[in-house]
Amino acid sequence: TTGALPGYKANFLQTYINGGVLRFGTFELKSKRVPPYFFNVGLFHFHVCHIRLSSPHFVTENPQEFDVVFGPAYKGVPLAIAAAARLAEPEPSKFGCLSCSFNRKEVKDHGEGGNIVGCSLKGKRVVMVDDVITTGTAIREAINLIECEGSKVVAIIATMDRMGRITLPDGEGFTPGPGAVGQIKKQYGVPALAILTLDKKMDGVIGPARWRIWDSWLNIVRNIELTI
Ligand code: OMP
Repeated sequence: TTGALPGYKANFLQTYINGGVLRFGTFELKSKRVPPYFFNVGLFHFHVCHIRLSSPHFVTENPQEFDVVFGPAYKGVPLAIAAAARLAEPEPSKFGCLSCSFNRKEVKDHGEGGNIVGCSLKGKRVVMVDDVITTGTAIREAINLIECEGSKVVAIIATMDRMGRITLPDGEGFTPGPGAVGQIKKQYGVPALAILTLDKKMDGVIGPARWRIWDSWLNIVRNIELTI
């Protein structure tokens, strides 16, 4: 069963599970947190996964005028390309001229040079697609990068919102601050959305027993994060 999730999100989550994208164990995150699970979207290497991942529902349900789909290196790259292709195919009149682009992590010092591959971003309205948002650092870096190219981010879409909380000093210690995705929305004034959100709705797919273990781990890890 896929619980109360709408159809395409349930399919998407099933793809996550079938692809072995969700792993339990010990993993160090970009933010140095060490939670007991990790989503490796790089494991979506089958064509069928990209087709599901790039489900156009999400974009068309959240309409924005945009020119380019941008995927930050590395895991956003196949997502951006697949999303642009999936949008253009059924609706060539609307999305046929949609471009995509991505960045290199290291600037190329020969040939065309620079660190943007694909459509030039100058003056473009950009939808950013990425794999996972935890604290929002990676997505902020990508937004800064494309803003420096002279483009405007009009929406941010991640496959998974890990619901990472920003911890704030409160004089005596730390208290949980707002969620990263909410902060990003506020900071940039654009919709920031995730196809899947790490909350109870995933119960029923993951299984109540495993979910309980996971949920209690999450609480422990969040408490530890607040005390370091
Ligand atoms: P933040 O910069 O903290 O939002 O972390 C997001 C980045 O961490 C993503 O772009 C991923 O590359 C990576 N990540 C995962 O891929 N899967 C996870 O489950 C968690 C992370 C992470 O490091 O937080």
